[in-house]
Amino acid sequence: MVDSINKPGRLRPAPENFLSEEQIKAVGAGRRDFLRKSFLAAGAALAAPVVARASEGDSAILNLPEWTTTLGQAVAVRPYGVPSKYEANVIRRESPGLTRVGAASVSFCPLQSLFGIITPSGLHFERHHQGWHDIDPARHRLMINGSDPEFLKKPKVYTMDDLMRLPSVSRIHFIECGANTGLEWGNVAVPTVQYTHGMLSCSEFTGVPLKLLLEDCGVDYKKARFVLAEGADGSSMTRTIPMEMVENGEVIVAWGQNGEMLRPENGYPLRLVVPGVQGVSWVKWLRRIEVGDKPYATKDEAVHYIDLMPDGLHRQYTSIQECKSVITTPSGGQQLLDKGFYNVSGVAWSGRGKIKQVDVSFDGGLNWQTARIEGPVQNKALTRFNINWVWDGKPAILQSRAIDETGYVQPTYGQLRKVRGTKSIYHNNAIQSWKVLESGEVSNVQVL
Ligand SMILES: Nc1nc2c(c(=O)[nH]1)N[C@H]1C(S)=C(S)[C@@H](COP(=O)(O)O)O[C@H]1N2
Ligand SMILES: [Mo]
Repeated sequence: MVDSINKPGRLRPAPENFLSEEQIKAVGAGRRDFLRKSFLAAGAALAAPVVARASEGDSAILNLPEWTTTLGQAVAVRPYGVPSKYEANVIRRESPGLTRVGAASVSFCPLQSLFGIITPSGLHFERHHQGWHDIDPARHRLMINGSDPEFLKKPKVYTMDDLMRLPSVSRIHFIECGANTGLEWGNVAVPTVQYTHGMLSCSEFTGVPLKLLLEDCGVDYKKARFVLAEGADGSSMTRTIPMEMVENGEVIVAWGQNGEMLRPENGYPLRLVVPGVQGVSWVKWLRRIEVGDKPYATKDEAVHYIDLMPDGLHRQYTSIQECKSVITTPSGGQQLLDKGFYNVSGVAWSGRGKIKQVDVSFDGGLNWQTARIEGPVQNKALTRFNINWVWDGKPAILQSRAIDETGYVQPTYGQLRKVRGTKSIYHNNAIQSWKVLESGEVSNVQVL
């Protein structure tokens, strides 16, 4: 029997520990039965090896199912495709540890259920400071101006049609909220990788380099050294971006996400893509770019997204997401059904460039082995790693440690806290540990 809620036969999410009552209901009444059945199948698998089961006669192979004996659905019954009903458990979720303030909230990406490096657009995490809108592209404008006329000679207003005629690029990049893994600073163990690391997604973005637009408007790079990006929502969420990031061509004014227009939740029809930089700078519903000669020190730079250091001072403008990784399978809330072979899999990323190496430990960091990196490795994008593991049925602690092309090594909690103290909310890139019990249960633990 295939447990399609997660991975075939090997892992299943623990049934109730990360679903709210509401979500369980939404998944449908059949789900509990299904899980019960898969428990029975799991029990059978434990009692007898697979070969023995087959010789007893598996009805799933002996009898023709209805999908072989009846007519299928016609094309375009669903003009826009959606996942199988058996994948109804693979959804974005709001964390039980966070409260929603009006429309300002977060939904987390189900990393435990994803493969490869691309996040399906419908599962991309969401972070809104003031809710989202489905903006009419015909009425959307992008204005580019200078805080002083000398910084930019020809201020302009672009329509979406104007922008989409320009030479575009398509690039794969990760986006991570600066607050991702934030709860772990206080050693609050949220149960699953969805909640520890799920403010992370990776897409192919299409758009025009901001550099091209600024040059179209006659920017003076000698004078204009900073860019302020503003969204069209009511959050007055604005961020300063240093001009070097724009000049190297990496910052994109994007309309495309994974081959189609951006989703409304992710900034339709226009968002800024600032590779390697924390999510807050990726301004959604982008409507204005101003160039200036100094950082703007807006509320989201002076009050939020700053790090309280052990000496009592705040660290500001720590925008680049340092090298980090996490094992997504197996991870908290899942369960190993049997000892034996597992493909341990996860993702690594660095705001400073490409991932060079990922090491995995099965004994809480005493011994490390180098994982297989699934290439081609992209600049400032998620990178998938895999490693073979034969579980002997004894307790284990699984960790991954990424190294980027600058030679930076992802730190342990001990190393990170030595520099950063314990009062931070943002920018936690420490090594994540998953503990496996003899029962096969996997949970979130911290190892210093
Ligand atoms: N205009 C606008 N842009 C925004 C935000 C917002 O609330 N309004 N949230 C920011 C934050 S804090 C993050 S982490 C990312 C999240 O992008 P996503 O919702 O596409 O995942 O968008 C950023 N851009
Ligand atoms: Mo964020």
